[in-house]
Amino acid sequence: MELTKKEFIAVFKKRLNQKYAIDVSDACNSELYGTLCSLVKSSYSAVWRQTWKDFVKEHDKQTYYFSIEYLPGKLLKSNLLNMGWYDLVNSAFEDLGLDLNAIAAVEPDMALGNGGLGRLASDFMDSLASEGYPVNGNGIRYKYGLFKQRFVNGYQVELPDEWLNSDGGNAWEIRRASKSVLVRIGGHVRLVQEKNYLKPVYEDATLIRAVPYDVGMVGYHNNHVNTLRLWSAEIPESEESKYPTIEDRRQVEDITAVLYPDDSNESGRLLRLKQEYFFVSAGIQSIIRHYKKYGSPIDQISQEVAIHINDTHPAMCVAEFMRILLDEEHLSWDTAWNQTVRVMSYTNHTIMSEALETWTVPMLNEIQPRILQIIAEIDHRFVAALAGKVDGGLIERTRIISAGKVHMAHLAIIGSHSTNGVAKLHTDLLKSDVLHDFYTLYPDRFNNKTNGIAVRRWLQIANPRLAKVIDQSIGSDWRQDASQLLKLIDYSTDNSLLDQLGAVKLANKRDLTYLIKQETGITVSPNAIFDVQIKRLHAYKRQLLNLLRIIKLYLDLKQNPDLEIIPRVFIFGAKAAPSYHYAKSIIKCINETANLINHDATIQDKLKVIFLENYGVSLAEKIIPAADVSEQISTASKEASGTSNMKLMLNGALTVATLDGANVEIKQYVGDDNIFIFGLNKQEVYQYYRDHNYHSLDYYHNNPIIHRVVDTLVDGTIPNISAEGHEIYDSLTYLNDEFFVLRDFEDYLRVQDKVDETYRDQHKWNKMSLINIAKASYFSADETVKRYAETIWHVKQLSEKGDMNVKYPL
Ligand code: GPQ
Repeated sequence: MELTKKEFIAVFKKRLNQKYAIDVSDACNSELYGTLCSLVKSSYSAVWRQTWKDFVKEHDKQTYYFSIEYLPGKLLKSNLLNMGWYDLVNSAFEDLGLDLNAIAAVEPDMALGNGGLGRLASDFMDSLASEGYPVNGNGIRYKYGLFKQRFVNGYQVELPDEWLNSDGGNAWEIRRASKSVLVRIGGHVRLVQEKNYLKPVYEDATLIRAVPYDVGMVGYHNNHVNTLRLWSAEIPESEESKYPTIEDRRQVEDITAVLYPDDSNESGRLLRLKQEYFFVSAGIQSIIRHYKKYGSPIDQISQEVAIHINDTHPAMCVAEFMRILLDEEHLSWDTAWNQTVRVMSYTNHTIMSEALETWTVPMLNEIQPRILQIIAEIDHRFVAALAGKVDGGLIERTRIISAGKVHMAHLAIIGSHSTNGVAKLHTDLLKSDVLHDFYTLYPDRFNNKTNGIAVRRWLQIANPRLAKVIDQSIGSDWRQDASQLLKLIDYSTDNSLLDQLGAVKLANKRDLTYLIKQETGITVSPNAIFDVQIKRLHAYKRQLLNLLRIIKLYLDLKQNPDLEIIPRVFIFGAKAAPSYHYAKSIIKCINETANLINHDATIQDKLKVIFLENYGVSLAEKIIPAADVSEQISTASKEASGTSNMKLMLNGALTVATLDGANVEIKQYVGDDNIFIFGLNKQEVYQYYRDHNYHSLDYYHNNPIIHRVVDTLVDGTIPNISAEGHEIYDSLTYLNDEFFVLRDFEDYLRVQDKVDETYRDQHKWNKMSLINIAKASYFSADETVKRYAETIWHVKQLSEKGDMNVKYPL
């Protein structure tokens, strides 16, 4: 039975009454939000239960995706869309005089991640459910998500993100106390010989209660709901007396209190290691408990269970899985190891050496001595198996424990059957360079899975205007199957469609100008080029290159106020890790430059610089549909993939890019004429490394433009940056410009001139934009997860996409 609008309104009013004892006319947005969520949740819960029962009944193989970060953002609209309720509710609310957008805004962003890695995990969760794959997420329910960013005098200030205490709370989670498990941390262990196994005897260990909170991951129009299970640390009832003071209790609760705000950086703290072991152990215990209840014999577990290690943070999965198979199931080492390697797979997300996690032996011993023993044994056997067969240097470089350090990536690779990179270039680099030694040992384990994005969220939800125009030309099949967007190519000479694309962009830019005005007080013109760089603040991502070009434009305009340029609004969104001093200095310099330019009357509307505070998923949904230009300007080889590049092209922005990460594949799909490529390529960067012949000072001294622009960092042109300006000046000059900013500067100017020239021809621009939208479909996460499911996990699709519309009981 399809739900009618009238029925929905009746049920909604009734639920509002039951829940809050109030009528629509008196209810506030958070009451309306709470009511709608409660309806949505209770309506998919029967499907959720059924999905779970089907898994069990069929003995279907399931995958558990372990990630220390998830970044879902808001879920209300996405759930409405996937259930097929979106239009109905929107129109019902209009009838009631309510604004769905305002009500949806009550929901706090679920920001349990830092950036690309966490957002990828959430896009995957959406796609996996939508493709009907039995894949569940496993992570941490941080009490405080990623910090809220404020700017005070241009400096980044971090405030705690108390998302659970907000008006919206977490409407989606279900606490499942009955599914709690105990995680053992610290203490000592000795092994006692029993008849057929070695029994570990623990002393002085701390027992922590891991309580799961489950969030439904609703599939798109397919009656399939997966689970995202997030663990929270509590004191077990039996241990209450050991924690008499609030201070004592906090030690336990702190384990899941905060998300480490580092992105692509090893944090190196004991608490982080505890978090890692906590969610790994809780997850693995609950998987094995479930398997034993419903599955086949334990020594065949790899036929029904796959576990994915998202970056190295959950690499202890290998050792924890071994621990249970050995210590609790009493399997032999060889049988246990064989199963473990078949179950595990691993994704690497970076080549930056500072992000490759290592822990010292004493640290691991302090967190979990039995896990250290098992890792040491894996290491020992790895070395023994290779001794005499391969070069000793190779063994030393690839073993897990060396020089007192435990290399988590080595554990993940040795303990799994698959290691993948996240874009072609990245995987090639892993094979040829970063993980080359492992590639020689295990060539068959390496494979590429280029990242993808959820087209539902990033187009259907974020950009309804564009979605509608697409529907009107090629029909709406693309909403089920993103590859249908390729049909747009047939319309590349359809002037009316191209004009409509232009009109949609303008309307979206207008919306963003309101937001900018509201947030910053600054008026920008929607007729300017909206030039967007949104991503974490990192030296290798080179927001600095963008800034130097802005300064160059400013100087040009000061020198020649009548200079004809196409007005541009530069839009930044970026958080810096609180401990990343250099990144914070760049934020300060961008903010001060913005202040200078935005308030200089002689510049008028030709140039505006907007740094929006607190970049996150919800803000991205507002910026991306309004972008004309997408800045993807990392030093070649450093950005593993990037995903904002994909989201921006899907929304019709044209890309200015280096040949880095997935930009290389974007260029292949759209063709050289539909992207603006500049700068060093990977080979050239590596050539400089080999020959040690990059001298940034030469560029500074020999190029007067560079000289003039770089000097503004220290000569007072930009006010209030004396410390930060010097820091950045030094990094570019005496410290030899690690990321080749000066080397790429001229070429960046050249390609940006080409952008201006192209923009003058709106017809041509819109045509390029159309091609980018169409080709972005190659990056649909629906396709990416299919490749993971088919070639790494070997799990079956349980329900076909689009086979039926949901008939949710209310
Ligand atoms: N990435 Cl190692 C993160 O967001 N955080 C991390 O800790 C690491 C990687 C990113 C990476 O920088 C991007 O290039 C990728 O597109 C993204 O992961 C998803 O793979």
